[in-house]
Amino acid sequence: MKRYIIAFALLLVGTLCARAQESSVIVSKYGSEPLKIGSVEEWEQVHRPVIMNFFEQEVYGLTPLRQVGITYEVVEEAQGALGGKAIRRQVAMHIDGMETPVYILMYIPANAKGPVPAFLGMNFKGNHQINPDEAIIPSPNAPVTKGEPLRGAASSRWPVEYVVESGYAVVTLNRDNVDPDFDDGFKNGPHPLFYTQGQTAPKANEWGTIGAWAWSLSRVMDYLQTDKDIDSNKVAVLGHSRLGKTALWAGAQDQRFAIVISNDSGCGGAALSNREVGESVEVINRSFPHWFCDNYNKYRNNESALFIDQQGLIALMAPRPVYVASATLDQWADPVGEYLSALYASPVYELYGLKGLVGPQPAPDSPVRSGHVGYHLRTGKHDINIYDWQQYVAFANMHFFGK
Ligand code: GTR
Repeated sequence: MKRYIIAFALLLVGTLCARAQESSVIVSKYGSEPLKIGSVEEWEQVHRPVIMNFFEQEVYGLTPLRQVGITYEVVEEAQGALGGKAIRRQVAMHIDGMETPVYILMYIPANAKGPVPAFLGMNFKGNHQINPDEAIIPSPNAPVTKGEPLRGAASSRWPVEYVVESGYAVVTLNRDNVDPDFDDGFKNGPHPLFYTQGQTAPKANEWGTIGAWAWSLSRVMDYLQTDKDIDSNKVAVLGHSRLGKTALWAGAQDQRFAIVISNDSGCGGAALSNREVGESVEVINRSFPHWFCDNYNKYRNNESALFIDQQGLIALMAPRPVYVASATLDQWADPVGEYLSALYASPVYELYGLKGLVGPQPAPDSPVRSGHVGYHLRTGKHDINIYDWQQYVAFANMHFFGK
């Protein structure tokens, strides 16, 4: 077995320090450059753990290792949903210590011959907004207008019929049902469940709200592994914007997600930060102080100090297929920076003999999805719509079924 010597600028813990004493691999600041790594072994033994540690300590914060008790209860189920196209299943996730259950909504293709692959993603405004289906249990904490839940208001973002007809289950849960999306000093959501005695807020290197959301996606995966209708080896995790950041962080931490998809995730997601185009680390931390860990504030107006930029996050998916999508009018998310991250992560895929991205950013509406790193630039605004989903279904069809 090869021995490694690591020399690097970052604080590292435990086993990494042990390896550091006996190494031949030099790890120094990666910055915002393409990831040129010597071998799969070096990637897996040295670079990946170092990069993971950076994102845990400095960007999203550590997810608690300790488990809390969770039970899953199927609270509603119907054949013949969506005009006969789907089975609808709603599962209450009861998390010990949280007053309100988290509701998981599933649409599973009807008449499937066996377990089906799935797309799992969080929604912004409630499960009941993804489709007009009256039977959807309104997500607790989701916004209410004039006393009525906005049923189906986000259906253009969730083309459920199309996805189900394509042979995939749709699985979703609401972000505010897990951890409300505002800064309340981490009193609500799952954070307090993990505080040590006397602790009242996460430490500087502990998780924020994106971390909590990502954790909940893994807890849904725990359930999917027990659902006989789902092929849990074929679950693609996806998300739009802040929930795209979340999908990436979930995919980085939890290798059970077979494909990871970022739709317009921008700053703190797919986009390189050190380009300082669109949203900056300064602005995102000022506007959303609860999303990341406190240590991330070190990089406000100081992006060049980042030990590694967001290309490192994309590379953490390797060798699993990853897809990054941008939109032409979404300059706030820096489409070029999103593309470059995926491009700069591609050499890690090439170590595995897999095809990454090459060359300049593709023209609008010219998806590149023949390899393990997919990308498209959709014409239009910051959004997720049927065009984006069509690319994701095609990408998943190729990787899951070779078609
Ligand atoms: C914006 C934020 C972005 C992005 C977006 C969204 O306000 O600046 O980072 O996450 O929200 O989630 O739609």
